[in-house]
Amino acid sequence: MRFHRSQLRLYLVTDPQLCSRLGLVETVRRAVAGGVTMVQLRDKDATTAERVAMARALKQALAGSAVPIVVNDDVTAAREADVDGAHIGQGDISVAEARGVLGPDKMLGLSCETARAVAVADPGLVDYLGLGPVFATATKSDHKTPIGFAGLAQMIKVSALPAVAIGGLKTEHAAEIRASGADGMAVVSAICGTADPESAARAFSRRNRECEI
Ligand code: TZP
Ligand code: MG
Repeated sequence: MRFHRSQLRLYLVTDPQLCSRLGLVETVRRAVAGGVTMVQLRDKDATTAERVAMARALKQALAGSAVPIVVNDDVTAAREADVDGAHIGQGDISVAEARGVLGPDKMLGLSCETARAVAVADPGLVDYLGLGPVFATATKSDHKTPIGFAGLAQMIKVSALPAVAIGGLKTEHAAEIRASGADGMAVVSAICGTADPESAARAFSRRNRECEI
């Protein structure tokens, strides 16, 4: 699948606890029905084999949709499940190694918490950046210092790579996120942690549309 920055508009990151009410596949299916444009499978405690099984289940559930699936932290699982790509952080394997495992055609996302990390992200190897946390969040216990909207806007200026913002994001932040120059919002709890992920996603997509310039 060819990657386009518009796919970052409403980027769902899954969480095993927050998705447990409806289950991973059903949560994602409903969120996509509500307008999610990309999905990251994120399960810090799973094995590669478990991630492969979950990624395959998501791929099957989203077959026929244009919504890409990437696997957090695990390029091997992404390749094995033959989903659209992987997302790594600064503490994971290098982007060169990740690209080597994924091959040239899969998507590779990279989390950056500082402008310095953005500056050294190689556009020849990386397809998009995840920037944050914008706000403090209970979803990621070990997150770095929040960057705020001003920090986000500064980081976006450093690179021409597509960028998605993450961390404590709610529908009411859509306008500032667009104004910062980000291509989209990445959300965990405000969609996965609700009883109705479809309506939650629909509220984000509506706000995103209203904020288009
Ligand atoms: N990376 C930076 S913040 C975060 C991740 C995975 C979690 C964001 O979760 P939430 O619930 O949308 O604040
Ligand atoms: Mg990681």
